Amino acid sequence: MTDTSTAETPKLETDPYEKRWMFISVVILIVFMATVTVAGFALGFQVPGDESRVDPRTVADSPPWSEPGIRDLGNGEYAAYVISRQYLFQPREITVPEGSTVTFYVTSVDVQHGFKLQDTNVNMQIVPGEVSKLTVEFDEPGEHLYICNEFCGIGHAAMFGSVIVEATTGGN
Ligand SMILES: [Cu+2]
Repeated sequence: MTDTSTAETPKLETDPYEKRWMFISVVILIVFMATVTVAGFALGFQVPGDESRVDPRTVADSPPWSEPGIRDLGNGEYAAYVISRQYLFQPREITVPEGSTVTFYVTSVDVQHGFKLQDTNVNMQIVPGEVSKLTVEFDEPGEHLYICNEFCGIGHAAMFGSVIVEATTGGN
């Protein structure tokens, strides 16, 4: 029989240097989790959702895409249906009053495009067959360009449009 009274239990030795790095790794994870939580809940960051599927061959002829543009949903809410194709956005211009909340539904009829709306957090990838959706509030009057930021061919640089936010007179 083994004499257990003198047998030494092996002790797990961790090098202090390694311990320090284990601690730092945990701190980094906590910082990342906090950043994502604050961005998502306090700063209103949204991930472009795969809203629905469409057939890129027929989407331009079927409602609501057959008439791309803005829809007034009442109470300052709007829906904007945008078609991306080589090399333009339809429509090229969208006008809303200040204080509007606009949900963009963007799809492509040919290749992959991008939809970046300046001075907002809207920046979506536009994939043929899918509808990308994001909502933005326009509190100040002004103009926001939307540009294709995904190289889509020779005319890529000409692919842009603008959202014009008009000042409201306040009923005077
Ligand atoms: Cu493009």
